[in-house]
Amino acid sequence: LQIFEPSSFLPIRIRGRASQKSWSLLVNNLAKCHGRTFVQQSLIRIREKFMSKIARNFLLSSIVAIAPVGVMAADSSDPIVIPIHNWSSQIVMSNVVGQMFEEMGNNVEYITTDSQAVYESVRLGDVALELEVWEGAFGASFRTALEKGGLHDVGDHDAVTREDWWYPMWTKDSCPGLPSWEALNDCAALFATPETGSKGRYLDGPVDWLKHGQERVAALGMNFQVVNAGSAAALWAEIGAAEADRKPVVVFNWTPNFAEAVWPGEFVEFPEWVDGCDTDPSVGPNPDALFDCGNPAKGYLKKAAWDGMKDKWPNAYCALGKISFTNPQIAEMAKLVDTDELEPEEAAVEWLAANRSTVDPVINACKH
Ligand code: TMO
Repeated sequence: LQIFEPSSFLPIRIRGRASQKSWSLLVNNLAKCHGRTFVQQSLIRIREKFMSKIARNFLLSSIVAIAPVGVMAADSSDPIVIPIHNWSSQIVMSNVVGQMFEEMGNNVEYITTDSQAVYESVRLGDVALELEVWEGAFGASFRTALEKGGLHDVGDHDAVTREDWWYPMWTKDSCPGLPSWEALNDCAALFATPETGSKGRYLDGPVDWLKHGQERVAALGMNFQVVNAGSAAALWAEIGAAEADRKPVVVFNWTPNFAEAVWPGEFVEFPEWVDGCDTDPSVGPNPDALFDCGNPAKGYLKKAAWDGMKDKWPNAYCALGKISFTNPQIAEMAKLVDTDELEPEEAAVEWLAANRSTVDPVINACKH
């Protein structure tokens, strides 16, 4: 009976102690009742039937197993539309990821959009994704779109972010109580300009970043006037112009950014961010006002995707899920444009060349 030892023909999948045990029980019982020759002949028949069944099942199961892989392997040849905004790291990162998608065989298109309205565009599938969801600037728009449905959170970058009122370090020489917001407010006259009269001038970001500077000034009773910069470049020009005379200035800034490597500085410390500070007046030190807190000091940087991306471009979606950039990597993306003055597309080529060990594992894990 040795030749019918089941382990000699059973496929690996159904080998094992249990099947061997029941097989020898069967063989012993048959041999007891019918004698060896009969048992041998029966076993040969059983084996033949069994084998053809296994063969059939194996064929069927491999067809079933292969089919979905074949379907999943191909991304649509439609372009993956990536939205571009008005600060450098986001533009370069969009090009970096777009070039990664192209390396994976995809078509990519870039479109310049408003950085708040983009969440509605992602939700509706007009654009496929958003690579930089900053908690401070876009948390509220992102949450609103999430509640409506159609887009989802694809995870956080490694980076920890902060966006808030900021000053170059020389400002502290004339206002030593900094970084406290109350000390800043006591020094308001230092920041006065002909344009702002007796009030201090605070240069906020472009309006679409919705920093609510004016609301914060009102909620905390500050002696400042908020002016919106027309572009990120206007913020850097303000700091640059103040540098020669070490003139005190306070402007909107963020991290990660190229600026931290160029101008040492600090964020103003406002009342600490509490969830709901932007939606519930009772949250924060002023019980009657929204926006009476600073932005989150350890904010997230998320990726978001249109719900349909997963099925339309499964490989690109896989890569999007795995992408996670660090503070230095993102600061470098901005620097290549803002300091080195490369075009965003060129900056992305350079960045990718210097960061293959970060991107290759993502591409290799997701490319089929
Ligand atoms: C949205 N931003 C990073 C410019 O603060």
